[in-house]
Amino acid sequence: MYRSPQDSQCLRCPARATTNGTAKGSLKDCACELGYHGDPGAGVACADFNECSIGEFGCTQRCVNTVGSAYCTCNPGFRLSVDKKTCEDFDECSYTKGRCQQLCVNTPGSYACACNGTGYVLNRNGYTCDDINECEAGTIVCDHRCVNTLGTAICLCHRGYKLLEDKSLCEGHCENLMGSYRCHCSALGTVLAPDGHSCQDVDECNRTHTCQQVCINVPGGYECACHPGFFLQNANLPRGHLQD
Ligand SMILES: [Ca+2]
Ligand SMILES: [Ca+2]
Ligand SMILES: [Ca+2]
Repeated sequence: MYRSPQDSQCLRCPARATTNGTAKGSLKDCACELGYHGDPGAGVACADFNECSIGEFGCTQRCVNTVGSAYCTCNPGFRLSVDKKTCEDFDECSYTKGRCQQLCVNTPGSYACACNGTGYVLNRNGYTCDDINECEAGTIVCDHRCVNTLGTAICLCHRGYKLLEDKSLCEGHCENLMGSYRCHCSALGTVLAPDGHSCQDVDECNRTHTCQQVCINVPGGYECACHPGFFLQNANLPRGHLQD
């Protein structure tokens, strides 16, 4: 309110204007309220001030003007900090893994799903993981049979064949030739059996061996031993002496 110049009557300031304190004397003492600008004393009405137009509101991302004020908002993937001005990344992964089926990787303003290991590929939907068929892709090559499993694939051998330590070759490993095939025995001390595709132990004692006295055939090799009254000095060169 302000006092009329002609008398002691109090008059109301124009819309969105007010006086600072009491006992003021003229219309010039009416100033615009916070959030409005104008000059009531010069006949310019108080109108909304667009705080966003000069960046006065201090928003780091988005500013929304309102009548009498303004407020800050954030881009998708961010949320307003407690200071109501700055925006901080929203960690989608901390909330139900961002709907990712396997792995969730938080990024500024967004997030991405990923898959475990090398046995899965991210589906086009961006959320779920599809198993890779390594048998069809040829990333796992098996001697006999390849069986796809979730996250990987395994090799199996035909009946009677044994999977070797490399998890892909089968003992009795065979290769295709023009109109025929040839088999190999990969394990040390084994040799192709007369059937042409299975492997059998080599009896070194019936062939070449370096034992001086007694040769004992074992799977994959042989061992030397001595006649009674002798002891073994060296595995490859047994030498003994007669006991008294
Ligand atoms: Ca405003
Ligand atoms: Ca994020
Ligand atoms: Ca697989």
